[in-house]
Amino acid sequence: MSGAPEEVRRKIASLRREIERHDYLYYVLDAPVISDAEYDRLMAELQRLERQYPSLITPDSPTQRVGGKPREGFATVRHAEPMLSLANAFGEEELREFDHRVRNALGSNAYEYVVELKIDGLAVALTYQDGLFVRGATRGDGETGEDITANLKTVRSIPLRLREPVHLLEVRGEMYMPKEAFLKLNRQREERGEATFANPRNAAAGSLRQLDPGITAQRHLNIFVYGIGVLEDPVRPSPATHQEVLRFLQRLGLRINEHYQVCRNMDEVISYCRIWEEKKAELPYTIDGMVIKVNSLAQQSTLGATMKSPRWAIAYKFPAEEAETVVRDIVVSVGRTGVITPTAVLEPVFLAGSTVSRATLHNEDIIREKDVRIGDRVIVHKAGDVIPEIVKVLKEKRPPGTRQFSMPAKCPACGADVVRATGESAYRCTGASCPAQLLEGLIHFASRGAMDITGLGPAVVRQLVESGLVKDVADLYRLNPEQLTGLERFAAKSARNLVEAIQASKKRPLHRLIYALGIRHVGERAARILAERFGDIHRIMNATYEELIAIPEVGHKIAESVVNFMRERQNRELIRRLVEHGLNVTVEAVARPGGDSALAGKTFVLTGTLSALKRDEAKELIEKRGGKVVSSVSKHTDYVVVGENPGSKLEKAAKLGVPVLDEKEFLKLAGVKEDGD
Ligand code: 3B8
Repeated sequence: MSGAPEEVRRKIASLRREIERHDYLYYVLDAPVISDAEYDRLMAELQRLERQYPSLITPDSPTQRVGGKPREGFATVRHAEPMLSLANAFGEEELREFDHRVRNALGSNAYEYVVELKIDGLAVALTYQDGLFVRGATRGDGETGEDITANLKTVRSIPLRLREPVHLLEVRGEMYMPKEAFLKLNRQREERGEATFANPRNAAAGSLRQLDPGITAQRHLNIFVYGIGVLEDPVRPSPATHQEVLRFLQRLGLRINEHYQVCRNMDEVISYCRIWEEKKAELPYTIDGMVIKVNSLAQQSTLGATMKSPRWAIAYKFPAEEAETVVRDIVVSVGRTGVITPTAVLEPVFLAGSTVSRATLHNEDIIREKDVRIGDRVIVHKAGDVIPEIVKVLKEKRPPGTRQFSMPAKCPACGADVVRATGESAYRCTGASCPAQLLEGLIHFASRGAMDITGLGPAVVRQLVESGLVKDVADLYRLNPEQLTGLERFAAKSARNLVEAIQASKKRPLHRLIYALGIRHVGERAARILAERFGDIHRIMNATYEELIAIPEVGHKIAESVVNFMRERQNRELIRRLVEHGLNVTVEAVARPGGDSALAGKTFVLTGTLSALKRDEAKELIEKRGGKVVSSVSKHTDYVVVGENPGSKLEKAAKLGVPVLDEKEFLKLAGVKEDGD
C-alpha cells in the first residue's frame, strides 16, 4: 500500500525519533526531559496515525513494544556462541588463586582486570541485525535457550534499533527487577491472595516466562548489558579491551552499568570489591557479588574457556548476610482486600544495611512448615537483599515456654469471621465495614496511581477514620475545612488545602476512579481497559460476566470480580453517592451509542478480499454488534476495512482521512479472537 501522504510518513518518522530519544533519555540515561503526560501524548499521536495507516507500522516502531499475543510456549534458539556461566570465588583466598591461574597461563603479570557489579538477575542474549533488534533469548543450558523476543521488546531500556547500524551484533546482559518494583509487585500479589516471589530474581524470571507479553510489560524489568557474543561488522574496528566493549555498547544506546573499575592487580580488585560489599544496600537493584574480568580481549582468548566457564573471568560472591535474633511475637494485619497476613515481631538486629524488627511470615502454611513459635531463636536474612525473612528456627536453642501461633478466627480489627477460601493460602476478613480494610482502602483510593490526592497519606487517613468523619471514600467529598481544623495537627491552611485537593480529584479520568475503587484483580491496566471499553461507570455497573469476558484482555478472574463487586448493594450505593458528589464517571471521547461493542453505531466500508471471513460474514459481524456497512466511502464513514487487492476505496479513505483497518485490526476491534469467535 502506498496510500499514505508524504506528510504523514514524515510525521510518523519524526514521532518515532522523538519517542526513541525520550526512551533513551529516560530508561538508559535516567535523565528524562519531558513529563510522563507529554510522553503519553506523543505515543497516542503515533498510535493514532498508525491506526489510520497500518501499512506504515514497522517492527521497530515504539508502538510495537506491547500488544503481542500470548503464545503457546517458547521456541528454542541455538546460541551462535555458547553462553557460558561464571565460576565462583568465595572469599579473597579464592580470588588470589584465580589470579595465580591467570598469571601462569599468560606467563606474565602485564594484565589488568575490570571489576563490575554482579547483577542478581537472568542472563539474556540480544541479537541485532543491521541495527534492528531481531531476537532475545534466555541462557537456557548455554547451548540453546528460549526465544523471549516478544517479552524483551516490552522492556523500554532495550533499544529496538541501535544508534549506529552494526551488521550483526549479539550482546549479553542481565535482566533484573529493581527492588522497588519487586516490593510493589509482591504487595499487589499479597493483596490478591496470590503467591509472592521469594526475591527480585525469581520475580524477573517469572515475568520473562510469561506467555503474555502484556504481563511482562507491566513488570518494570530492566537490563544491564555486559558483553558481546557475536560481532560482525565490515567497517568499524573491533574493541580491544573489555572497557572498550562497554563504551562501544553504551555508544550504541545499550544500557551498561557505570559502576566498574579498571584494576592493575588483585589488591586493587579486592579493595574495590570491599567498597561495594559495604555499599550494596544503597543500590536500587540487588547484586550478589562482583565480576572480575581480564581487560584485554586478546588475553581473554589466550586464556580461553572450559566447557562451562571462561578462564578469564570469575564471580566473587558476597557471603549471604544472616543474623540471629528472637521472635518476640507474631501479629497479624488486615490489608485492603481483607487478607490477613502474619508478621514476626523481632528483637531488632542490624542486617544488610538496615535494622530489622519485623519479618514477613507470608501465611499460616509457612509458619507450620518452618515451625516458628513465639520466643524462638531464629536466623533471619533478606530475601533478594530486600525482604527480611526467617530462614530457620534454631530448634536446639528453643527455650521452654515458646508459644505456637494460630490464625485468629475473628478479624482483629472488626471482629468479623476470618475464612480461608478453598485453594488459597490466604485468610480473609469477611467484615463488610472492617475499619482496617476501610483504612487501607482509603489509603489506596488517595494514592498516586489512583485519585492522587495530595496531603491524604496514611497518617491523615487514620485521623479521619478514627475521628469518625469518614466512613467510606464518598465521605471524603463532604469534608469541609471547619471539620478538619477540629483535628490535631490541622491548621486552617492545611485544612483548606486538603479539602481543595480532594475536590480537585473529582476531575480525575474514569480509569483512575475504577482503579481507586479497589476492586479485586482490577489493577491500573484492567481499569484503563474497562474505562475505554465502556466509557461510563454506569455501563460497567451493569456489565454482565459475558460482556466482560468477551473483552480480549479480560480474563475470568477480573470478569467475576467486577460482577461480584457491582452486585453488592453497598458498592452500588457508594458509586451512586460518588456520582452525586460530581465525580467524573465518563470518558468523553468514547461515546458509544447503542451497545458496548466498539462497532456499535459505526459505519464501515469493506474493500478487497478478506482471508478469515467472507464479505457476508464480515457484514453480519458488524451488524450484530450494532454497526452498519455501506458501499462507498464518505466523510461519514468511520472505518474502511481492507483485504487483499483493495480498490479505489482505499485511496478515497486516505484522502478523507478515514481510519483504515487491515483484517487483523478489524477483528481485534470487533473483539473476535483469532482462533474463532
Ligand atoms: C562470561 C562473562 C558469563 C558472564 C560474563 O552482572 C561469561 O560476564 C556472566 F561466560 O554471566 N550478572 C556480569 C554479570 C554476569 C556475567 C558477566 N558479567 N556483570 C552479571
